[in-house]
Amino acid sequence: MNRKDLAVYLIMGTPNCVEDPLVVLKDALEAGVTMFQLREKGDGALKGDELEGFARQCQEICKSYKVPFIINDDVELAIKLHADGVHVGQDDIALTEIREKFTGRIVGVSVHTQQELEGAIKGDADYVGIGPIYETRSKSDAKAPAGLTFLRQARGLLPDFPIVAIGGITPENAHEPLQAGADGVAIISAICQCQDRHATVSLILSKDGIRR
Ligand code: 3NM
Repeated sequence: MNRKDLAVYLIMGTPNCVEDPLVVLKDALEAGVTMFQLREKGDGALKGDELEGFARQCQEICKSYKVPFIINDDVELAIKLHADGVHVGQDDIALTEIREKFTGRIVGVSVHTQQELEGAIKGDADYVGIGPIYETRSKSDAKAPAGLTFLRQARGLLPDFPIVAIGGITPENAHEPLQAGADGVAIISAICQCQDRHATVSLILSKDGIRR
């Protein structure tokens, strides 16, 4: 993968949207989102065939914008759909096992400590997500906001490794994780629930430090 793909990384599931999620996705891609992760979690989340059908629709849309389509946690679905990649947390199945199944495709891992970061590197992850930088309402089991300290530390240790910042990021604060060394920002609510997606995504893309 290219570090530039992480610039504005939209994460979305149907429970995150007040409008038609496929419209949200299309709008965001049209506005310049560089990577997409389907994260179907929370109240009313789709399951089984419905989830697969929705995932396929998202995948088609991402393909038409040549933007990587990543699936959160559901390794089997990602394999079935030949998704561009998978994103996993620390509780999901072993990274080495996933890596073997995703040869030549993207494997992203959420990390919160140096030990987890080292595990992700050893396990040959393609990028890491570091968060929550700020308070988030989009993840029920999110850890306490970590601020920028660990992100800075990770960038200091790994000058060239793809890192995306996550958690409570908005156009107003996106410059902070970018200055702290993130290649890009991963966002749910500030894109899914804003009034003007074009303005929101453009504003983030205009920040210093974003990878182009
Ligand atoms: N992972 P919003 S925070 C999916 O810290 C996710 O690993 C996090 O949503 C982590 O942009 C988070 O609405 C939610 O704050 C991000």
